[in-house]
Amino acid sequence: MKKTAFIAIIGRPNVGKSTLLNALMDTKVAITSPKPQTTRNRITGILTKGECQYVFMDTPGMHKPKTRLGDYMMKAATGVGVDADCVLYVVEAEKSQNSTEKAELERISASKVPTILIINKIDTISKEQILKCISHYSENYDFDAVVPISALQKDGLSFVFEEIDKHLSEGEWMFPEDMITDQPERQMVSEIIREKLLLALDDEIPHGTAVVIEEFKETEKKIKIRAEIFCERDSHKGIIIGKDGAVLKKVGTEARLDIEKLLDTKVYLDLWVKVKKNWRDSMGALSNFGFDSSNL
Ligand SMILES: Nc1nc2c(ncn2[C@@H]2O[C@H](COP(=O)(O)OP(=O)(O)OP(=O)(O)O)[C@@H](O)[C@H]2O)c(=O)[nH]1
Ligand SMILES: [Mg+2]
Repeated sequence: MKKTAFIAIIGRPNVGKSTLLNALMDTKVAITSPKPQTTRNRITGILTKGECQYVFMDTPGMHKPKTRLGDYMMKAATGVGVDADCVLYVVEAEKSQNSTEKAELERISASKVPTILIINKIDTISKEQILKCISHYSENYDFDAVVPISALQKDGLSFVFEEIDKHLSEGEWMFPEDMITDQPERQMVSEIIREKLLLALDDEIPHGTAVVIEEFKETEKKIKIRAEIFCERDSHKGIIIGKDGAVLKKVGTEARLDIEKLLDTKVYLDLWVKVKKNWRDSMGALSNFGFDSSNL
């Protein structure tokens, strides 16, 4: 008998939602970075194990938007939970609650969707801190379960599955057995490049970058990919390129290696940096850069 569940992963920026998705999937479908607001779109991860198909939905972190891109990200994040069979609400014990999180938890509580509180990054905190965090959240909200984990160290994941399994229901699978994500290859490639930019650059600069795949040409021996990196200022362009092109070269090499693994073939990656002032507040640019029009 086939079973399935649709599981939304929700929480504030940087708490480890995408790391958790990758850990549950045991393969990388979403990029991660130490910088908040890494995920910009909903990302589906599909895991078919035996008779069960789990459909995970990773979302952008809940925050107060300051740009149109931020509005878009919040639209992509909210509303996912209410359609789900269960919600994994991810928190970091060390972070205190803010008004955005309170509002989100109220919304989830009102929706009556079964919610599992995931306390992540327990590799960085003491047992006392974990207990304090559990009692703080449980006092204020009615969770179906609380599971402390380390997504990075893949610790506690079997307990997460145990809880999710309570919400599986009999029914046809929504996706083919061998499908792991709904993201097109081009999108995964542009995300890998953005991840390397997030890792290579400091502060605000990578938040103002968008990566657009201009060419994706398959030949017998390799795939040629030309990607354009858009940033918001001329000065940022110089920093992204780096002295003698060093930063762009590093980003390109790291991205190419990951893309070759993803596509399982040799890749020629050609990166160009362009300036598009204030693109994060331009509807036209967001649309041209491939952001889903239904959330704009
Ligand atoms: N020590 C530790 N670090 C973790 C753990 N899980 C995630 N991280 C780190 O936390 C940072 C943020 O992880 P992400 O998975 O990108 O966080 P996110 O919640 O998806 O962030 P947004 O997409 O920005 O909302 C990364 O540097 C991860 O390596 C964990 O269990 N322990
Ligand atoms: Mg993320």
